[in-house]
Amino acid sequence: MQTQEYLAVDLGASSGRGIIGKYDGKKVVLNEIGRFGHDLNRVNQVLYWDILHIYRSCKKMIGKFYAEAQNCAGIGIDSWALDYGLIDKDGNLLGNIVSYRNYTEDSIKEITDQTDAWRLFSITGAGSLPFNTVYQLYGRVLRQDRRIEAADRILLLPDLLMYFLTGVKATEYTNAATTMMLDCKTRAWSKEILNMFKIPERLFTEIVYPCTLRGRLTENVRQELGVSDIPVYNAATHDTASAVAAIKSDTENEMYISNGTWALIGMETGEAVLSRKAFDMGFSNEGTLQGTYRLNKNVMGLGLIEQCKREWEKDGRKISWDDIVGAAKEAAPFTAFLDPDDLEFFDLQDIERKVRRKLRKKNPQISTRGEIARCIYESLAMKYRYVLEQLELITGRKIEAVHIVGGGCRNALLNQFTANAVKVPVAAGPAEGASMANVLAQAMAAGEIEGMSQFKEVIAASTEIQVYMPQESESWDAAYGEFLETISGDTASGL
Ligand code: LFR
Repeated sequence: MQTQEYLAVDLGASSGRGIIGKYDGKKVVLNEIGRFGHDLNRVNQVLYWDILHIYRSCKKMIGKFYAEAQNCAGIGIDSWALDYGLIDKDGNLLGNIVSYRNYTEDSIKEITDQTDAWRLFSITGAGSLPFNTVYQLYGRVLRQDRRIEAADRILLLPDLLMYFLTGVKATEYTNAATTMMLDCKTRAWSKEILNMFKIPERLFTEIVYPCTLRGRLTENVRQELGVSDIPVYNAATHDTASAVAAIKSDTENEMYISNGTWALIGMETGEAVLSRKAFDMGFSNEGTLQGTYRLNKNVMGLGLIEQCKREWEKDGRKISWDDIVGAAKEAAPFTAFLDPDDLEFFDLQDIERKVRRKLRKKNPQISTRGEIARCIYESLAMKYRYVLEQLELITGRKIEAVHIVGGGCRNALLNQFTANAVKVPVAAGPAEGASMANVLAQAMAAGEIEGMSQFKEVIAASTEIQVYMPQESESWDAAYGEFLETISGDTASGL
């Protein structure tokens, strides 16, 4: 077949990337054509995403794609979940997009005190993350926010961007499943939940699935960018769903970790797991690219060290990841642990001070950046073990392997720590999992990939995997007890 080129736009919490995937029928080769930064903007205590800047940057990527590719076969977008824009009757955006990071303990308590989280879980399979879309919306209903009255439609972030590009209003399934408003049995918006929270039903659009056509660039967009009639496809628009789809799984007894600002940890289960155990342990059932479910837990991941790095660079001196990881390697092991999901860390502002304070409580000697980095990496690896044990309890399966995808899988030290902590082999790669699956979902929609087994064959042919075997199991086992003592019930991964 002729090589097809697809543009994956992958949006992360602090930057977005445009990646061209060249697919020749057997393999996909990724090439980053552009990257742009974006940042939260706090206005009167409300945190907003800069959606117009994000949209403009997406358009630039499309222009570049058109200029560089021989054969522009499609465009797909994936991003973080939960956040949304409201559209009025004339199709215009109503205000800026508020970030899920806006949540404060007080504001959410007011809402969750009034809700039956177990009932919500039983309907949607979604765990009660304090910043779920449903809680964000209910907060607005309670405040009698006029924008809810004025709104005609709600669109999740990638859906909103695709609407700007194509004029089509729809909601892609994997992101819809994170909102805590989608019935996990019928895959339709839950009327019971919308009534419960007085959220108007008219806001919700049709659910569409990954690997299908969304629409084509509008005449206006084409003219503005000087590009041709390129199709826009539905990738798994939730970045985590895309990242997990990029794992070539050999066994059903494998746990995944999508390692980035968050660590998203779980297993493919097919159907939603609606047990009391899964609920009590703070798990969520999230959507997969195939239209099924995976059992997932949010752990506050590398965001902690990423934010420390940002703060360390405030004086204008750049520090490389190699320096940070190198210093962590030199530091002594197991000097102190923290719970990565400590609620205090959810607002990433001033993180170094918060982390130091927690660590000093356990070990007043801690002083260097290398020690801090080591404590964070070791605590993350221990938390992964903790989640693994929870997954085994919930599913009754024995986990035989762990697979790490996402940018964080480039960190060999953390991969090794993870293998040591979980005591099973850890496979790492691809780092660009979300973009790879985004591209292949487009190829599938275009009829160039016939089904999931071919999809996984292409992933396998296109990915280099590094395997880490457990080491020093005894000392990690001994330290795990100490880590368990550090963990409190008060975590951000569940109320
Ligand atoms: C990761 C992610 C997580 C989601 C969090 C907030 O980028 O999409 O899966 O829980 O961001 O949307």
